[in-house]
Amino acid sequence: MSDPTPSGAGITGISRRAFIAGTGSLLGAAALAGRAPAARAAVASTPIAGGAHVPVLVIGTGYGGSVAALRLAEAGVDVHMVEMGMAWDTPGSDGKIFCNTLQPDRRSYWLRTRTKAPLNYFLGFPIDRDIPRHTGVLDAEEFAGITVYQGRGVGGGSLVNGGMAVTPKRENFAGILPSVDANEMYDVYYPRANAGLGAGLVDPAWFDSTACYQYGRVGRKQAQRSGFPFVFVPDVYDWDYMKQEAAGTVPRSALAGEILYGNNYGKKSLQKTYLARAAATGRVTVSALHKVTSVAPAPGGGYAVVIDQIDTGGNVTATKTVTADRVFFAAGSVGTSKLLVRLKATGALPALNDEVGKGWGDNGNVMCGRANHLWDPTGSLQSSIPCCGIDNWAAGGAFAEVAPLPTGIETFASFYLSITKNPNRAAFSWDAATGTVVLNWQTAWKQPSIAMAKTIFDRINATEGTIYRTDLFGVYKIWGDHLTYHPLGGAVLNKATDNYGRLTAYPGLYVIDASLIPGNTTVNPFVTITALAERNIEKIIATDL
Ligand code: FAE
Repeated sequence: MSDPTPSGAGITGISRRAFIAGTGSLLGAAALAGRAPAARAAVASTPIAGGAHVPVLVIGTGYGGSVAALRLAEAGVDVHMVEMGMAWDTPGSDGKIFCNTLQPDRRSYWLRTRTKAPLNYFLGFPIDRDIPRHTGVLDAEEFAGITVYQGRGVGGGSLVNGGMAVTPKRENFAGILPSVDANEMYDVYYPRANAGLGAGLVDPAWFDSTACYQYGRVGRKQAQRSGFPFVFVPDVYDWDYMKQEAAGTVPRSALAGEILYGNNYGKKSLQKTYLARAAATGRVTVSALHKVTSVAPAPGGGYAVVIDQIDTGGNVTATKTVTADRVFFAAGSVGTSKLLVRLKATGALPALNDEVGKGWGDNGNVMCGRANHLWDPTGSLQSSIPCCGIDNWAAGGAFAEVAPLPTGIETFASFYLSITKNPNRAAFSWDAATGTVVLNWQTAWKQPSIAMAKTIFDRINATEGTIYRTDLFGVYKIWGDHLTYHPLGGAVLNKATDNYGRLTAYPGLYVIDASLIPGNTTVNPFVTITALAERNIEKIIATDL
């Protein structure tokens, strides 16, 4: 059994803070491992100089930004990427780059003095703890009605996510991106994205036999007994590495509960895939701990980009202005939307159209746990990497990831992150009084998601004679309805931009991230974000450069 807490203390709500999430992990300290699961060449971290001029500046280093940087560099263009988070290339005093989910330290959260775990209670006790304020890897960004979790650092969300690499069913695509040719996506760009990301399925025979997926087998058995389609789901984790973890021949990562605050070994984050290939071109550099605050037309042509350099306490240590011929907004759904809304409202980019900030959704995320009978244990050793789900989208509007709960002890709990067809959409707007961008999502807007998730779990509970867990999100609270891992929209394709992400009022400005997608992808989103970025950058390179 994996016991990632050195103390081996029991789960009291204090010493074993868990958890998890359904999706999460990240980047690799492959060099630290006995065996590196995937070679990685780091993008040269070269802080940009004030006054510099670059042909292309990419804001953000997540999926959209990494695809843009690689393809532009391959086309012979020099690219500079600006990332507000850290480079995550240096081990801490424990020899690891990332801290464990069960032992959050300053590396865990973005500029917080207390953790904000998505699953914030256990056995009815709150599990959050104080931490030093630091530019940690996971941001729990709070808006009035929702907390939006995002990755911070070179690699963006790939640093903290679960790596579930899911291509939506083709019959659902027209509802996801109606202005995009599905044939092109399924023939060319989804395959290209999946290959670039290194997505692969768990070996079904190993799944059937390994202790670390007992929770998945319980999830399968119960789904099938209630008549729901059970599906294996690809992930970007190195499955061979995970087998070696189970065999005890390499350092543990998925099997040590690493997930939300980074993954030290087996996960193929962007640093090991797109960004490694971008680095190999020799044309891509990155400024970590640099945050873009403004983009405006430059007097001599191109764009003036204002950037704050910050230290690991979040303090601004320098403000730089650089110019770029072209700028790609790849700061994620929230980051890009906030920037564009503010730049339009404050006069830096006043001609952005009125669709900017609109069409934002939470991908219908809602979480819940079920309490199993004593004869259905889910295992004390759980791989933190999810590999399967329950597909009730067509009948009930919900796709549920069978998620891990890697606490290190037997909990008899089944845990799920559901993606639902929630129709609600929110908008970002500028609040002049506070000088901030606000989001008008309301917690009550999760009710359709709960109803859709219940189409699965009420039936499973009825079949199994079981009940919901009420101790994971508060006291007697069943639903994790306060958060999303999957922010989407805010600069929707073919509305805020043209059909390829161009901000047409400003030639040379592009959006290339999750903000292009109007609120829902029916499954986990990063394969679609990557595939859309592949499609758009191909067109932009062919026609604009
Ligand atoms: P993203 O990856 O968020 O990258 C944006 C980058 O821009 C970040 O690194 C920011 O720090 C940076 N940035 C923001 N503002 C600025 C600024 N002003 N200046 C400079 N830099 C800036 O964007 N999706 C899946 O498909 N499967 C999963 O298993 C999964 N699990 C998840 C688990 C967790 C805990 C979380 C938080 C997310 C998960 N996701 C998952 C969602 C996925 O990671 C997310 O959709 C993508 O990362 C979004 O990609 P983007 O390129 O849009």
